[in-house]
Amino acid sequence: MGAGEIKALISRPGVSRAVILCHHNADPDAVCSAYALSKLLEALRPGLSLTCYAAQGVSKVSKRVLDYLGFQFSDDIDLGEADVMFMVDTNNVEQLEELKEAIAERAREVPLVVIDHHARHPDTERLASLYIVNEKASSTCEIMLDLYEQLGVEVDKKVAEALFLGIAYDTRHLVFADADAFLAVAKLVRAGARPRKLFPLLSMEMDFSERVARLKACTRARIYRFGDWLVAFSHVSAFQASAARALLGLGAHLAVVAGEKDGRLRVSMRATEDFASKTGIHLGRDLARPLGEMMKGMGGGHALSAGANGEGEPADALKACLKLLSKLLGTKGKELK
Ligand SMILES: [Mn+2]
Repeated sequence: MGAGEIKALISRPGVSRAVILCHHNADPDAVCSAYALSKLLEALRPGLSLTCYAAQGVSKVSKRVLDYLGFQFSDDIDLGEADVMFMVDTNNVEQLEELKEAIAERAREVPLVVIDHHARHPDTERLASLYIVNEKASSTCEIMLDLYEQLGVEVDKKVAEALFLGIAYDTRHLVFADADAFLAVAKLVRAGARPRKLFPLLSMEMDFSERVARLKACTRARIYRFGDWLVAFSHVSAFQASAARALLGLGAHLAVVAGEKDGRLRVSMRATEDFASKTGIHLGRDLARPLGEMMKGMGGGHALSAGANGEGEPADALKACLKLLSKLLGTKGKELK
């Protein structure tokens, strides 16, 4: 599944600089995939110069993980210098924010390799010379482990720890891990990853501003009933994803939270397992993607967790989402007041 092609790509004469890019506010799966990939590339092509970069920096918990690994992401990047580009755990270039135009342009000159576990995105497919996607994988880190195995590169303790952290994070401490994820975790533990030491790195106290955003989103929520489903819509200018999770915690089956900051409109959505399995609605495919198009941006994600970025007013995005949802559920939602 592409491992040989990666090796061939970086072994070409004249290839001396590679960049590894992660989505904005990169989470531990993204940064740990980038870390493991950089070690893999180093093993395959010693002397290759490598730069890891996350659009608008990495998340707070990722910072702690990187400190633990003793690994640094770069503060700036020049794609013009890259001979080959990698994009990990990132569904589409819109998630690369400030780099989205530069990468589309550079991808015409040099190969772009995308390694991801989100739903396939047609625009990304067009741009990538190599598109390694496994939508069934728990995390991009699980795919990384596969690549190590296919290429016969040894997973050292540090890499095992990184991959463990990525899988643990994306499966919410293994609660959502399937058999493949547990098999991967077993191998990583055998390679030296110690769960007792690693799990605490992923639990973080909430920021004051995140608490405020969640509470505000709750007071502003408008609740709709679609038959037996309760859907909460809200808006807040930061921490939309966290706010959507908070609304699920309060009892919503689906939560959609929009927010605008510096001219960028963001929508995050979360659903319960029950909602997804009984309605058959896949948030990334059925809601976030069409919504992203309406917002003149992009959207995508998983069945239970998705997001869209673009332009416009939060209220309009929520209205559009309500309309899409009514269509998908075949019934008009009734607002509860
Ligand atoms: Mn991920």
